[in-house]
Amino acid sequence: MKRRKFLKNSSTLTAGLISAPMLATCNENNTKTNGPDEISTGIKPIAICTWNFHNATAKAWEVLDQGGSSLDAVEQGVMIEEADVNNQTVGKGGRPDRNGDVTLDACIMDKDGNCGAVLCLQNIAHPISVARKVMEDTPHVMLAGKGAEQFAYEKGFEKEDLLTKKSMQEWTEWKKTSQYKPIINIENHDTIGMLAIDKNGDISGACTTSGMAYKYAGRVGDSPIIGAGLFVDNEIGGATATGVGEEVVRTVGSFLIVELMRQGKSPQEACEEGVKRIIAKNKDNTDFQIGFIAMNKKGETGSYCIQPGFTFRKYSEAGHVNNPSDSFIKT
Ligand code: SD4
Repeated sequence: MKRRKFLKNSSTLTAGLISAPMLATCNENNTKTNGPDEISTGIKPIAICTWNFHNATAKAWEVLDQGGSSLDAVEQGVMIEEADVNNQTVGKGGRPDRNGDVTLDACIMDKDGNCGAVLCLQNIAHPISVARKVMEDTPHVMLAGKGAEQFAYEKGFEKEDLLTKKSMQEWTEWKKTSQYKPIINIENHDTIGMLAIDKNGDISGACTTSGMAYKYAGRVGDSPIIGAGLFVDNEIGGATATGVGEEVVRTVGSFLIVELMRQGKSPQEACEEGVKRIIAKNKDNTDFQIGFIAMNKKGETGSYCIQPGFTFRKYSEAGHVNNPSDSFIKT
């Protein structure tokens, strides 16, 4: 990071927190160092994610603990799930669309409001990293389909077959009875959305998924849509979603939750209100699942979900949020 940029970013912190050691830790090559002289913001770094992806938050925590940025933490954290072929809803091994093609959606957002996304990306195992490249190396926010894939190759990503034998066999079975109709929220869950705050108090977020299983070809859910599946405003906090993307898009769910926090709600209250807004639009349909997690600038977190039949629970109680408060918060 250029020194000027570092100083500019520092100015967003409370004045009293910009200490001499903070600047001293940035040497001429702008390499940050760890150690007791490091910046003291009073912020405890933390990473949280949807569902029970402990390996993902463990990885994110490793990055944060070494003094890394929240952006690196969320990218590297969700990559763990993208690489896990046993997770059939994210990355390689994800369930295909109804034509048998694995198409991936992902987005990422940093502390400065920069963001990048890929939609319906095929043959690339780490869509989150392509999304980051879109954010950092292009003037655009979203790249879709063939264009996104071409961009990924230009950036050095390898072509990979993402359809595993297991996912192919299941899809073949599904085709026998499905009449090619995707069934919302039955085959699919476990998108990973992750939020992290680093030692500088900066928040970033990432969200990545193979989307709804056996979806119509070309279908895109909320996960790569900034404001729907993920939103971060580093002045306030961040939120991310999992569940039936169509419902989250309709209410611009993650943006809504951040705005509710801006109005003074805690992350927990904001998540609950976000879920209630969706319910209010679904008087006759209770057969789906939606969950939000959120984090504010103090590092406070919240989570809430509805299950089919509209049973409500704090998301973490449902086992659907990996808030590693015991093992991964720096004390
Ligand atoms: C989507 N929101 O594509 C994703 C799916 C998901 O848990 O989150 N499943 O709609």
